[in-house]
Amino acid sequence: MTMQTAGVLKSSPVIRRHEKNPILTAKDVPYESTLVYNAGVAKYHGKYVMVFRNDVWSDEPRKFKYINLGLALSDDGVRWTVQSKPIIDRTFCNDDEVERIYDPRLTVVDGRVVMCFAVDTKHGLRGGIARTDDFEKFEILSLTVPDNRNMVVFPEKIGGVYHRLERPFPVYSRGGKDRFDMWYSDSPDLRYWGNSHLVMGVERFPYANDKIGSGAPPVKTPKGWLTVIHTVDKDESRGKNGWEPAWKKRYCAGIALLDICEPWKVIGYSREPLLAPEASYEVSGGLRNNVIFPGGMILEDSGEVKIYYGSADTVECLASADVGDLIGLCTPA
Ligand code: BMA
Repeated sequence: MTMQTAGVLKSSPVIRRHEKNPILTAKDVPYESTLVYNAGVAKYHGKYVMVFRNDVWSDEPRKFKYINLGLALSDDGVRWTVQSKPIIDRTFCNDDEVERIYDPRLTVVDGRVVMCFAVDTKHGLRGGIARTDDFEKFEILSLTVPDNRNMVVFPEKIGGVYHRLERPFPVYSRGGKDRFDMWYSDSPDLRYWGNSHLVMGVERFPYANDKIGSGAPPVKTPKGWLTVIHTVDKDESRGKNGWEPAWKKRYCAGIALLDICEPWKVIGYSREPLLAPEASYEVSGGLRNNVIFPGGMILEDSGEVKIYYGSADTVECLASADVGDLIGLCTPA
């Protein structure tokens, strides 16, 4: 059976890429660095803080060496200063099972930073949650069973509990191929999670035929929780498009609005991409071209929403839109 492909995709007219894109690259990092992308971003103690993924590869022949996470600070959310050393590496969980830690997402909850992260272990891929006040000392609060990742925590308790979106990988029960959806769980203490619900299935999105996953932690608006997600379409006819022999996927960003009190209920979502790969730094010259992977979203007092995204698994970028325009894209579920 041939899979229906998504064809040509364009970004929504409501979103503007920042003229300084890419806003962070390996050149900005004062230690070994090849690829800087998939960052989590938050506003904390009057600064913008970013924890970014730093992949280190050898030069020709290009070969993956290791990953760590770096910290960058900014006064305006556009120009960033990377701190002198990486803050997290594979020893973070103090567990020999762990091979790498990546794709951080940051939420300020109860005045403290909560970081979700993906953990590749020798026995599956886990979703982690840690808490910090200073990006030096972290308390690891929970790690899921495999396979789960793309976890994001909401910035406040609702009905006395914490909330997260997450993306398990149910291969066995979804036909043995990628058909992965967005889920929800809640917790009394950020450690023990339950009350799980399906939020959105991949089949809802006309521009995804493979999987969807949460992007950045949701922001609160009078109309509901606004949340950016990533959507993936696959086309077997695609060949080499990056450093690997073949790259058949395309990652876009979509936008959705969730119920304030019961966030597993979808109020609306975009039937077309919010961001599709189009800019030069999104479609060429990267490890995996045609990848837009949002991980940070900030609602400014002015109504501007900043969306931070990894581009081509190679650099970090910024795009912004008006909050009312983003809500307007979320047509009823
Ligand atoms: C996903 C994750 C991301 C990555 C994306 C595109 O499965 O591994 O870290 O950006 O693929 O390669």
